[in-house]
Amino acid sequence: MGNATPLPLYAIGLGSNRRHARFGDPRSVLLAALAALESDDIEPVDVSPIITSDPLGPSRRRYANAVALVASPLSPPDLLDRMQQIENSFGRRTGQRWSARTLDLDILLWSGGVWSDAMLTVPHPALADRDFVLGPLRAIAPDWRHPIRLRSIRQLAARLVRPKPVDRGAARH
Ligand code: A4P
Ligand code: MG
Repeated sequence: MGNATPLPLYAIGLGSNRRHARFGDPRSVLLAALAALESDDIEPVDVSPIITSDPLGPSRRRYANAVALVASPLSPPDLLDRMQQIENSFGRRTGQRWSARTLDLDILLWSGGVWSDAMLTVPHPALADRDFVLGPLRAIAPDWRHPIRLRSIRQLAARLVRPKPVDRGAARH
């Protein structure tokens, strides 16, 4: 039977910069995480290539990053809850912010637009500043329009690689 109302769509960012005892290197961790996400109410739609990226922040280990598109009837907080269960099952150590982690899952975008409460902000606030997010996201959802920036992912990604006017100004001094 056809369902007239399409399910909400989410873009989920995946990152890892530690080996997992069973799954192996960060790239294999992401593949295992994608398999763990798939469930009765989380349907994979597309997945980007897995890239390797230099760490942003204090950790010195390189990251594997990817973005998955999933369709799910879950609300953003319920999806976050499920993602955190998966992170925990991968042995995520919480505590130090931006410390090396086996698995980090972020909600990047939601077809419902904007969500903001004490636990969750969607779109992810740093999305538009991170090439390790925009690159994989552009590969699978170039036309998705950021509901606050009012620009497509393609436009945001192009903006990031172009030097900003303020950089050129600063270089003259
Ligand atoms: N939270 C709020 N909004 C969201 C959202 N949209 N998605 C809250 C997921 N979580 C969200 O996150 C802390 C809290 O953020 C969560 O409990 C949730 O309620 P966390 O994952 O426990 O902490 P964190 O990841 O250490 O901090 P943060 O600020 O989320 O870091 P990011 O932004 O996740 O960045 N460099 C490279 N190359 N690649 C990376 O993937 N990742 C990070 C972590 C740093 N450097 C990196 C990478
Ligand atoms: Mg996070």
